[in-house]
Amino acid sequence: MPLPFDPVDTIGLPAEQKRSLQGERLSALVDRLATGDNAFWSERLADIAPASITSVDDLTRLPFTVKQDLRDQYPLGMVTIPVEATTRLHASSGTSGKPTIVVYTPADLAIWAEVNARALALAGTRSDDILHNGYGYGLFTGGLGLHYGGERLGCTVVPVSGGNTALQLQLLEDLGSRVLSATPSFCLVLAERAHALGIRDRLGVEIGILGAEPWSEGMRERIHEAWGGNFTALDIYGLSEIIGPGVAMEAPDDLGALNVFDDHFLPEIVDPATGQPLPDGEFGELVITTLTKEAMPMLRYRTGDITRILPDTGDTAGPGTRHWTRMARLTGRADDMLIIRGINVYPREIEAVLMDDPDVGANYAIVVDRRGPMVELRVRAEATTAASSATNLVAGAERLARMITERIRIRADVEMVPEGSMPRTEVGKVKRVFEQVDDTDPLE
Ligand code: DLL
Repeated sequence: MPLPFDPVDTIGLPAEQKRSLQGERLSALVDRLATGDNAFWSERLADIAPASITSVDDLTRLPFTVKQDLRDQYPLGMVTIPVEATTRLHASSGTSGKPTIVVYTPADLAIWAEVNARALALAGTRSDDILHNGYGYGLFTGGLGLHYGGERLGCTVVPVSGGNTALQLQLLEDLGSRVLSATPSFCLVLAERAHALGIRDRLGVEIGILGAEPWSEGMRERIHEAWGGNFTALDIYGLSEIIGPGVAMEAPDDLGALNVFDDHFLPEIVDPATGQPLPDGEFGELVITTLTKEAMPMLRYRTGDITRILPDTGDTAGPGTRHWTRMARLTGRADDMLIIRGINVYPREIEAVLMDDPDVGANYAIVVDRRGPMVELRVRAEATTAASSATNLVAGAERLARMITERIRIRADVEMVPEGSMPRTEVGKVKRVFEQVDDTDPLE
């Protein structure tokens, strides 16, 4: 049977063609923003002659946009077309204060569906698949982003959202869904519960489209072990300010690289402290310019996410080879960095030490204890079932504390707890780092 839709382009354009398309799109966007009637953009671009922006080489002459701009322009100050012409609104709840609001036109929604269809297709999803979509529906972009992507590809989308694990497992079993989209933490919860109920081997899930939270290679191994057999866990990246999920996607034949859909989202890496552009290969803050968004485009948006551009980006080879800019999976956010007695530590470095230990399961929490004059670090890690005996827990905690000191050069109070004793996150993003400022223990 023919595909119900045009096949989705998972390959992209060769470098030269892509560059000229990006240049045209950038120049048209800057012209529209500089000469339009949106007060924020008129002011921000007051010193830029739109005609002087003709190619991607001119990008670095443009000003950055930051999260604070969205807060200052709350709720709709950054919408560049009449609000009557928009058809959707999403919001992400920040750590403090008001949510960040993003708005879409029908054309924006079509692009969003397209990039998510691409992401799904890159992962190996086919039009005859049933897509079990366990991302939250609502203001969060995860649910509806993957939903429309799945429909665009021709899948049968199950809009199950987060939570209600028992129902989710029943649907997975009865429908035989091959593709599951969810946060990595919820994907693990589903596998764990399926295992406990003795039905894991009756589930046919083979592909996980996992994102919205940072997750390490060690976590990938835990997810593969938890699902067993044929399961491949793949990383999807995105953020509301740019569009939602579907900014970049990992492919099963190139694990570790996120393919950035750079005909729509132009990536750069800058030094997080100075904002200076960094050469390909160096770690820094990811900055994205939306090339095609209508309602709420972003010029050089500082994502706060840390990554680097990988080599072999562009067209190194012949037909069938993908041309997307490749970037490393995210190592954390610039603002996630903890400073423990003068040493800079990313939570993911601690996760990497924990995941290298075969006795540790997939659950852990980090407490930054700010009660005393010196900041102290506490780590609680859940053991695997096999390693949950009392003696193992004591020995494991000592071993992990030693490994953290050796590899990250910080001292941490480590506690290892039996399998099943830490809470699971079934809805929304998992929280692993907690602050302690008074005698209320954030883990109790
Ligand atoms: O989390 C969009 C999304 C939904 C992406 C579903 C993938 C799947 P926000 O709620 O605005 O949007 O949060 C965006 O989450 O800046 C990163 O810090 C983090 N993030 C998203 N995907 C990944 C990932 C959605 N694959 C923020 N790896 C981003 C690491 C991720 N961090």
